[in-house]
Amino acid sequence: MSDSAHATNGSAASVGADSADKTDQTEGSDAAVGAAADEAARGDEYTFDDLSVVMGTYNEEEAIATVLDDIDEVTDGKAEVVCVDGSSDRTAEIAREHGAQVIEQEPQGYGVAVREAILTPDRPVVVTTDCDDTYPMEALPEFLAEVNDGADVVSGDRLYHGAEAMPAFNRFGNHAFAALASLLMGERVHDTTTGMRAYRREVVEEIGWTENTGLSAELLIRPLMRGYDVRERPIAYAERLGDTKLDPIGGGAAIAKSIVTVCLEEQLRRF
Ligand SMILES: Nc1nc2c(ncn2[C@@H]2O[C@H](COP(=O)(O)OP(=O)(O)OP(=O)(O)O)[C@@H](O)[C@H]2O)c(=O)[nH]1
Ligand SMILES: [Mg+2]
Repeated sequence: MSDSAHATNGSAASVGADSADKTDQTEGSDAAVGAAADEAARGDEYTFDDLSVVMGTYNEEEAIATVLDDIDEVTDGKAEVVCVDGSSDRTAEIAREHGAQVIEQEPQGYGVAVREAILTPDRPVVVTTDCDDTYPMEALPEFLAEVNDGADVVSGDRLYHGAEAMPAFNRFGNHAFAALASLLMGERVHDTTTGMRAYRREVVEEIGWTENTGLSAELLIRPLMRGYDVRERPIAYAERLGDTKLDPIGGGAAIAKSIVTVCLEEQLRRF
């Protein structure tokens, strides 16, 4: 099938959906999953053989086996896994035992690791996740179906279902980040800092990424403001295994700064 990016101007509308629309979209997604399976059977749509699941890993030995087993089970062992690892524990060893490609890198923050991770694969669809068992790998079929339906970016919205497993301070902060980004972009988004998204490879290759702690927000904002087909889809969010690597205060300030910087840069780019 064609590898070309599907940049469309009207596409951002799907991000600005209200709750009622989102419910419809979720129901529609089930149909999309079924349709994608039919298309895949005909050989003209992406399958799990076209999928790379990538992540930064930093001392995640408590979670990594579960995360990689889940990916394996959901994709029938077909998705490629890339871990950019800065660990001093057994994370890298466990990742290799599970067949993942491990790229060793000094720990320099979330965005430095994830930028390397998204640019490494040459498969056409790249999905990011955290290596902490918070994100539902069961959503991979739906994310792939959305790409097959024309999405350039599919963004997992943790806040739609309430994200009860998220610390209250983080939840408040994530709502605030989404409100800030929505205001600055002029498009309603609901979860700017989610770690689980699917991207057509062209999207990650065609845009220059500049942020570190704020990379997750940047990965949503720049494609959206450039007219790519960006869709938010509700996902479940579970309690973390192992210790957080995020400093809520310092990290939160860095994310807010990234949102403002990236939104202004993209607004200026339009002129
Ligand atoms: N290689 C590498 N990975 C990192 C680094 N910092 C964070 N990570 C990984 O990036 C992912 C996100 O970090 P988390 O600690 O989960 O941050 P978070 O999701 O904002 O915080 P939680 O809500 O506690 O999960 C995890 O898989 C980390 O192991 C780093 O400096 N280097
Ligand atoms: Mg996490």
